[in-house]
Amino acid sequence: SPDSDGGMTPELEKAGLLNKTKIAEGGRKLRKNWNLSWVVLVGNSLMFFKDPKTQSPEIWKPGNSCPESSVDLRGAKLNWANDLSSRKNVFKLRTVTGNEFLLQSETVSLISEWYTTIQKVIDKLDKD
Ligand code: I3S
Repeated sequence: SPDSDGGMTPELEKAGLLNKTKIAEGGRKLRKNWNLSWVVLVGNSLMFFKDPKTQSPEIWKPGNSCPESSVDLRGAKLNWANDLSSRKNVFKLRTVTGNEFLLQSETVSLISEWYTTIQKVIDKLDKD
């Protein structure tokens, strides 16, 4: 739907802190390295930022921060993945380019909301 700048700004769907690790790059397996990440779902993209607590606040002014990485959700696959970690409440996001991420929260309701919201975006993109 059109917004104040004529519809060019993608909609902010969700933002919050999740534990994240990348487990594959272009189909090649990577060594896990779990980190707390500020995750932002905007339009077709899931963006990962450094945990705001580990960096200076001015970097966090809106429009003045660059994501560490960004994932295009078009064609992506989402699956619960408790078999891929000793952690609970884990899901795996796989991009069309073969990048794979695990996302996790100690709070089941929180991770479930993320799962549902991301899946909705993927489903919407499938219909385009
Ligand atoms: O699936 P894995 O390989 O058992 O994952 C664990 C390891 O990657 C471990 O790192 P090192 O093997 O470099 O020590 C991590 O510290 C763990 O967090 C990984 O397992 P979890 O179950 O936390 O995803």
